[in-house]
Amino acid sequence: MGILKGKKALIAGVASNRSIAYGVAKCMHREGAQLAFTYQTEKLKPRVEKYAKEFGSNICIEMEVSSDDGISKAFADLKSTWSDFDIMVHSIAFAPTEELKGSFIESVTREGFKTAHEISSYSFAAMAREAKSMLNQHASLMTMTYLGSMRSVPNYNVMGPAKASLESTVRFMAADLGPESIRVNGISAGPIKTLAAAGVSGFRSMLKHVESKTSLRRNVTIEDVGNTAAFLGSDLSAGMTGEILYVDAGYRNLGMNFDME
Ligand code: 0WD
Repeated sequence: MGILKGKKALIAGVASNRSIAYGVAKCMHREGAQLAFTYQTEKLKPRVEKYAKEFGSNICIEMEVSSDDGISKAFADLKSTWSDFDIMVHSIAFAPTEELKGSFIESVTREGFKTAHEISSYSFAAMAREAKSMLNQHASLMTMTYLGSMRSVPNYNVMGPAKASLESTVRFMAADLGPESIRVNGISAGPIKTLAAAGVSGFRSMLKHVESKTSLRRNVTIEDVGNTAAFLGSDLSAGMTGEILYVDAGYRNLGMNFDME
């Protein structure tokens, strides 16, 4: 173990100890990375500081990604502690709850569509722009996505197009930053019970469905995702960029997931 020894990782999107970003932090810490965290609002600060301490870090920075100022201020703050770093984890998404149920065309609004794309997709590129001057050679950037980008999933609605945009953003960023030996990838995780997931109507049924049908017959955990994130952050994945890696217990590959008579 210790594939991230000597690397510094910035992790954005820890909201609770069920957050995917918390699982990422846990695995990256185990692998020897030094960590820094961002939190969305002052209200989350004490909680994120507590988690940071668990992982031997005292770097916690406020970052609200709905404005460019919020993002640039966060990186200016980070610069006062770290002059450089190696890994950036974007584990942030948002869409209005009212738009995560029922008919897509009936629930989607101009404002909700814009917000979902801004917070869940644009923010990754905006963060990378601010991070760029601080990134070491062979740095690795990553984000979290979901199958709803490729397939229509009940109630996922406006988050589907937002994740499709995010996955495309990964490919454009990878092409941009590749010549500087900076890699950009995404992890497409199966459903996991987190605060964000609770906003998707019928989420519990989704978990049950996946558990009974997917190849491995289980849901994935934040540690499953965290271990893949550690691999992506490490030099073990040095030849990979612009990819979306599925950590979904095999669900994406199923064509017929009903029981045959
Ligand atoms: O089933 C799931 N949980 C899956 C999640 C399956 C596949 C992918 N994902 C993705 C999500 O779409 C998201 O991109 O993983 C990422 C992390 O989501 P999570 O771990 O499921 O959710 P959560 O623990 O809620 O963390 C997401 C956090 C926010 O939490 P809340 O619940 O407070 O919205 O994203 C952050 C916030 O901390 N966030 C923001 N940070 C800065 N500025 C903003 C913002 N405007 N909005 C949300």
